[in-house]
Amino acid sequence: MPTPAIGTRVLALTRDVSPAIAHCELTHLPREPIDLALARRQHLAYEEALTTLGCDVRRLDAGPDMPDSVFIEDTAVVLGELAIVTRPGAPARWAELPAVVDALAPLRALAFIREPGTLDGGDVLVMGRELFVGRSSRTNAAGIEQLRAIGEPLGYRVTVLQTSQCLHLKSAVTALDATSVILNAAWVRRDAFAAFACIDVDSAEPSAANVVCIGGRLLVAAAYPRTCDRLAARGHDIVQVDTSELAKAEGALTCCSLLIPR
Ligand code: CIR
Repeated sequence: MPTPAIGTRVLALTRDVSPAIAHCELTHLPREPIDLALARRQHLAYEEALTTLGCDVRRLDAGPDMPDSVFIEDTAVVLGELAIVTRPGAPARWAELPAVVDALAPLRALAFIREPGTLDGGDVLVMGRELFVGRSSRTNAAGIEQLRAIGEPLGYRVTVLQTSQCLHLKSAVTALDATSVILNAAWVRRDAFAAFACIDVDSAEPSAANVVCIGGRLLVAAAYPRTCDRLAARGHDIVQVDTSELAKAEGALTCCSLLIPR
């Protein structure tokens, strides 16, 4: 989703942690017990942090038929002109879509990724008029071509990046502001971001490249203190959140909201 500018009012759509989160999809992580009550407290703290950053938070509910509901980012790509409802690469996540369609319909015109395309929102990084899209285990060539067919007529340029060592493109790179990114260069090609200032994650924290940027401030996972220090030393204003239980479900910070500038 776009990097909301300072002063823009942002609606953050979030979604309940499913009672079935223990049955979440996992790709790169071994399954570990997840403390549902703690996951819900951490999710609430995440929402409170979004409020601190100036968002209006609206939470959708979720049922036991959608273990990964909390990772609402994967269900849509929100642009200024429209929202693209995705077709997630894991079929177990398709039950998440109808309520997201209902929530987005009053806010944006809708476009849809259709069969045989698959695309996860976590694979799409929007930087101004640039759409960086990860070709991943979740996002296929047909999904990327459909994204291109929707985005290019609106003036977006689509750059495709192969990802293999992490779940989504945004596990490897996210925006710090309109002109800079944080990335793990072992997981994504740095040269694709030559037009942007790049800050590397600390090498001891490979998963630290997923941050949420809102109104000139950053939400950063408390699990990555070295990267937090590095960002603070560069003058970034940071709010830390502990999402350790959600991380066991292979979710990071951007995954837990759809940011909709109004
Ligand atoms: C999944 O594998 O689909 C979930 N367990 C995690 C999704 C995380 N979403 C994201 O990085 N955008």
